[in-house]
Amino acid sequence: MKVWLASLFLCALVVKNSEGGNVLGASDESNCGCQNGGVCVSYKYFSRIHRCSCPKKFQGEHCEIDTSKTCYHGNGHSYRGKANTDTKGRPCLAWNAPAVLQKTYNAHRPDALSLGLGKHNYCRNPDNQRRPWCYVQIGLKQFVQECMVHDCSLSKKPSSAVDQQGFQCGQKALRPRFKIVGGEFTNVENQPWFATIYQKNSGGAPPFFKCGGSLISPCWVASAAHCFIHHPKKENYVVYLGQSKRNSYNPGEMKFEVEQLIFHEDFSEESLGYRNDIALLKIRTSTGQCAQPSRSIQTICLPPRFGDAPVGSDCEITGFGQESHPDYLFPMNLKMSVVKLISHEECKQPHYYGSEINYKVLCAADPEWKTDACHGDSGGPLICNIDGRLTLSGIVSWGEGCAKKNKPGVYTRVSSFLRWIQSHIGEENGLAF
Ligand code: 4AZ
Repeated sequence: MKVWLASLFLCALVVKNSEGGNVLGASDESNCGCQNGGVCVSYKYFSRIHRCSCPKKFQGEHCEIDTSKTCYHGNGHSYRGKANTDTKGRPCLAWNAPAVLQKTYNAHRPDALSLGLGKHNYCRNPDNQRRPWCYVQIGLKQFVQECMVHDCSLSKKPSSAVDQQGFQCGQKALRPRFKIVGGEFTNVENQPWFATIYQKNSGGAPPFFKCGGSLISPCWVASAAHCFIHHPKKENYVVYLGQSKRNSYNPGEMKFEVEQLIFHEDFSEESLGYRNDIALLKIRTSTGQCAQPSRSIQTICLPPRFGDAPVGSDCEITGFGQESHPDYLFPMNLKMSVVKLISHEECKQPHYYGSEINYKVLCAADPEWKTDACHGDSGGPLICNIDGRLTLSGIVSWGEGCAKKNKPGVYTRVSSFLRWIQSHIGEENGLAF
């Protein structure tokens, strides 16, 4: 059937090419049930064949799919976006998959269109459950699973909101010349949440650069557990905010001791990488202060629950890590780069990382494998735009080599650790959601 229709369209297009006339025209006779401003069109020589021509942002046979929707309202009954994995990152089955056609909710129901079901695998909530869901194949059976898509109300705090200490999470106080640069040196004003973490030397030599981190509330920095696990004493570390240049004095910088160093209880080293690679550092100056906001010091917003930027989004990475691999030197100046989020499905392919990837990490890479996080960037931020807010979506964790084909950077997925973060910091501590 598909082949037949396709060849008919091809015929029509061929006719158009040879005669130069209009093939598609708005049809008066039939309303194809186009939604969202879609126009019903028919082919000049096959006027009984109709289809919807959709406005930008809308897709589907009836333009019913809203590609711009990254979150749901209420219980998500009217959600028509494109989230298509469960909360563990497992792919949804299509509503017209053979196994799903046996279930109550499927693409062949007479009311399928009004419920948002069709020839796709996007999450929907046709029966008014708590939130959008889909069927997921687990072993031999198909189960209803809640989806990885967030409630819009959890990310709707106005981005200008200022907390009690004067922080505005995710806000850069930049003049235009400090715009994003790909794989270039940058200024901490472009990443004012970036924390530089040094390890102290026992012999009285100056502390050496260890890892990056991100300021998530005035007194707390998030980083990677693997940075600290071999020297787990908090007295070993010193943290700076506002540093564009490491190991030197930066006007406006603040220096902190570590008052508490907390690792994830289930941190582990696996054959290739790490699991639960997250740590929290409570910081205070020698006079007992937490961070103070300025042009070069700011908090970064945390993601909403189940809130990741869509696959393919551009996200920023920042750090003092190696510029090529293998290399012996770390750059003196802060660098940043842009990478794209990759789906779990892609990252779990055998020629990527196979079963080392679970739903508690994010993978990101440059489509041309030219830029990446590298040794020394660990603990630093992966910043994505979620519903217009800059958000700490990931923490640099591991990867095989750097900028190597089919070997993306692997990041701790912060949206999977919100409860853990809250349990240690507490909401009253000014967490920047
Ligand atoms: C590291 O050793 C490291 N290409 C961090 C990130 C990546 C590789 C190594 C990702 O800290």
